[in-house]
Amino acid sequence: MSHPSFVSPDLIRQRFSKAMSDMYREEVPLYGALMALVEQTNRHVLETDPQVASQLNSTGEIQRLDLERHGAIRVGTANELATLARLFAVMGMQPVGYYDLTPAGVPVHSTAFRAVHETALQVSPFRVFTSLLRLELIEDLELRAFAQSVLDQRSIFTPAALNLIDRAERDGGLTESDARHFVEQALETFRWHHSATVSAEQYRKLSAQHRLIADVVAFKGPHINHLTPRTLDIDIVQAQMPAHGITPKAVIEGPPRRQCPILLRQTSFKALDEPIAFTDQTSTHGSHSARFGEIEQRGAALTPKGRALYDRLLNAARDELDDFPNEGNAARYNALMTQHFAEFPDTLEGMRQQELAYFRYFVTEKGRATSDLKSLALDELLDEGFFQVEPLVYEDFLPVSAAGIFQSNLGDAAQSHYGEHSNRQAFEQALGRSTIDELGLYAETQRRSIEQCFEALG
Ligand code: OOG
Ligand code: NI
Repeated sequence: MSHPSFVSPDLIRQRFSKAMSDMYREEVPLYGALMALVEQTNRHVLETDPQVASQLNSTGEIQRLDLERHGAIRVGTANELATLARLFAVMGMQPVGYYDLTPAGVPVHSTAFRAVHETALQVSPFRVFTSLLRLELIEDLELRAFAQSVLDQRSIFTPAALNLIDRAERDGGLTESDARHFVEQALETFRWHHSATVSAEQYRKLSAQHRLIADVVAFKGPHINHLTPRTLDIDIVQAQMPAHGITPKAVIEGPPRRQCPILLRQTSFKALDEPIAFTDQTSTHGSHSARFGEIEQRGAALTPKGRALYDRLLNAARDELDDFPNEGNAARYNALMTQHFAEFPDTLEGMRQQELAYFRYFVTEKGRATSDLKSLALDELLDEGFFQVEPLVYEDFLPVSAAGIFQSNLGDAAQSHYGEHSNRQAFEQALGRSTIDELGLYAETQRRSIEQCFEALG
């Protein structure tokens, strides 16, 4: 039973997300510029598109819009991942989904830590895409052993953070002063370090194997590598980035532009080169690039049937392009995506009738004013305007998109091919628990909203 004087995990997460954003804005000025552009765009959309505004109002999302952001980190060992899971649990975040990035040549597998219940998401939808390096994919055995030994020597959590995690687990929560201390201490794990833990030559070797390996192994901790605000119109932001001194990647990842947005669309700008001191240097003579900027636009969560259709159309467009999307073929890629996705119904009613997306149900004014509705079926209640639906927001990530984001930052030199199979079991063993199936969460939220509507009818 949670103690009355404990701070709710949702509030701790909300505060942590704010603290992370403040730290990142201070460290990476371009993030501040991007935030300003996104705020301006969101305001413009809300003023000019009454339908979007009314949708966000009825779902309550309008209140979380400015709080909305996701970050990403990469860790090196099972122990680091398992402890992170415990740290995030203090903030009410659970590992949702399993993403294997190895088919795209990135030697990691990942999950997203986030809140799982709609009321908790409403307080703070903060998510962290968390990747575990797959050291077993380093072919050079000597280098692999070196990487392992460097990782084994570091501790990415402060002693105070570890104590507070223990305390939260033991007592079932944190008091106000402990919660404040926890946010401060947990933040340290995600901080950037200006000095590496390896020599310039060791860094070069790790980097030659894969730039991502150097990024994980050569530093004291898993610095947050981006923080992504949610925009209501990603095409506007993409088009305006150059005028604000930001160069976006060639194409927007995810589905094409639609009347009814689905899943997740993302774009990013390249990682910045930042000065670093290696262990054999007294000042910052080296450099490393890891931290970048990204924006996202979220749409409807899809059912398994909708997701299968999305995957089929995406693959068809990519197969026809026959190359990774890049500057040279971006226009053709966009045209192919639009062409293939014409097959995906683009009205809420179409998506609902074909069971392609998940929805939240509401009782309308008319429904509240009418008695004896209990005998009507769900479809009749909707058809007669007693109920109304809004799509559930997709709260997760997409593996093909994530690979595109990784790659645009690592540069083409980072393309590799790994024959290794996806290994969810090994990931969950490292994590110390299983990952949650995201589709089950959306189905539950939809079911609860229908139940609440029928309860409201009395
Ligand atoms: C994570 C890249 C994936 C997303 O939004 O899909 C990602 C990383 O670079 O560590 O952030
Ligand atoms: Ni991201």
